[in-house]
Parts: sequence; structure tokens; C-alpha cells
Amino acid sequence: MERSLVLVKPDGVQRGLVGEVIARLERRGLRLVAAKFLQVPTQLAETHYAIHKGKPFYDGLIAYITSAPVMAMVWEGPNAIAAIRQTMGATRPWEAAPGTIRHDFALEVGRNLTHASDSVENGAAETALWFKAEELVEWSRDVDRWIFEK
Ligand code: DAT
Ligand code: MG
Repeated sequence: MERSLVLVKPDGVQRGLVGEVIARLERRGLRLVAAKFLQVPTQLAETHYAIHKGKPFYDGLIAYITSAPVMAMVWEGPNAIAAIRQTMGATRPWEAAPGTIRHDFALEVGRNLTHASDSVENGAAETALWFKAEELVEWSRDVDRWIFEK
């Protein structure tokens, strides 16, 4: 079972798209593990986006993610990393496939609504960065056997 951090970024929160993002992930069959609504401290933003430090868009990215509250979540499921990134769509919204969140609701790379982890390793690392172990909920749904093959 893979886990991904999912953020509804400040633009998504401001535009009232938290429910839309959650609905699409629920409908896909993914299972919610943790959620919290927070204003992101600069230190957390810098650690989260450390890989992009030094890039031309880095300062704008930190300013954007810390500008207003975000909805931070962890979702899990088989193939969750690829499935969630597929549901989000390509980083650049104008390249995102029709039917994806970024296609359906966004136009600019710097206002692309969501974050999702890009590998199993980063899913685990980002989950640990954003959530304490006791904030992660281990649970099962009656419907799991109709969505998860094993
Ligand atoms: P993703 O969010 O799809 O994983 P990423 O990890 O490459 O994309 O970049 C993180 C965020 O940084 C991305 O969601 C938006 C911003 N970003 C990336 N490339 C950018 C660029 N060329 N100009 C402006 N912002 C950019
Ligand atoms: Mg990324």
C-alpha cells in the first residue's frame, strides 16, 4: 500500500476546491489517512521544497505556499503515487490531461492548486515531515475488498 502527501494549496483553499479535491480522491477509491488545515510555517515550506532551492521560481513558490492556509492530507492505496499524480494532472496546467484537477481548474504553473508526492520514498518522507505518527489513522472500510484486490 503506497502513501502520498496531498496538499490543497492556498489557491485551492481560497477558491473553495478542498471538497472537490477530496471528492475526486474518495471517488477514485483512495483511503484518507490524515488531514489538517494549517498556515504553513516558512521553515516547513523550505524543507518541503528543498529540492527546488536555487531555481528561479523557488522564492515565489515559498511565498505562494505560505501566503494563506492549506489543507494537508495523506491518502493511501495500491499504486497511490501514480494514481494521485494522474488525478492531479501535469505540473503545468496547460499540459494537464482533460479531466484532471489541474486541467479542469487551473491555468498557471504557479497556481496549480495541489501537491502530491512523486515517489513511494517521498510519500513516506513527506508524510513524516507534515504529520506526527499519532496523527496517522490506521483503519479499514467495508468497501475496501471491492476496491483493493488484496
Ligand atoms: P509537482 O507539483 O507537479 O510535483 P514540481 O515538484 O516539479 O511539480 O514543482 C513543484 C512546484 O513548483 C509546482 O507544483 C509549481 C512550481 N513550479 C515548478 N516548476 C515551475 C516553473 N517552471 N515556474 C514556476 N513554478 C514552478
Ligand atoms: Mg513535486
